[in-house]
Amino acid sequence: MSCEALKFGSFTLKSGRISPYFFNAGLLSTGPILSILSEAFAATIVAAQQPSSSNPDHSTPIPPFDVLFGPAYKGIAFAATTALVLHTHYRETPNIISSNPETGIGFAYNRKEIKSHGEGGSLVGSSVSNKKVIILDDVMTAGTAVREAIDIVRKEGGEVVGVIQLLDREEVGKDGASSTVHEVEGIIGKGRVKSILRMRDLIAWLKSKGMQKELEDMEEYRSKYGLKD
Ligand code: OMP
Repeated sequence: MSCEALKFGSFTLKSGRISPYFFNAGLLSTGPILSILSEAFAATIVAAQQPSSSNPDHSTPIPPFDVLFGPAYKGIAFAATTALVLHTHYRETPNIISSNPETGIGFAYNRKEIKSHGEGGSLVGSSVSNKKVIILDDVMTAGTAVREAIDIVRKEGGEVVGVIQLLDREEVGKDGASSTVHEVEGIIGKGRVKSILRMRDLIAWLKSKGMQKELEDMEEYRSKYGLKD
């Protein structure tokens, strides 16, 4: 809230849902905040790679991978800074993190518009072709944005082995029957979608601050679109 990335009011979301809060990751734009974010992304990836004995639901851990993909625009900084942190802090555990300890983790992102001159193509950075890829993104609501990112990577010949969201709003997916996480895991595999923050963390924080009005609005919204499974 100190940088106004989290706002309360009335917001129409991409999915058409009217939400009492909005999280704008574009405002997480200073060195100190990027440092915290990239540490959090890196730690979440490493935790998700641990063997399934620590996973009560027996989901498969995220395997060693090659490239971090950050969907344009907000994901770009996440992928770049997290690749850096994985190198500076975690390169001593290369068999867990990286498929290729020689090169380490690459990062890539898409252009919003295809470029026909120069190097051409729609992706910038490390090639994802025949590579294992983790997508790092800002917010997940009904899952449209993350599905698009998965499609982009797959079209370029990459295999998406994980998705890490900064904020999972913990909502139902487009069909309204199950959670967005459940739906996306149906595409890339059980246990392969992780988040740094979830809506429940925001609610716990509002409680700790005694922000009663915001809390009531959030609970009302959650009863409408909150996950049911
Ligand atoms: P879905 O595509 O429905 O999952 O919505 C996620 C996308 O909506 C994000 O990638 C953002 O572009 C945007 N969004 C936010 O940035 N913050 C929010 O709190 C909510 C949304 C949203 O529109 O749902």
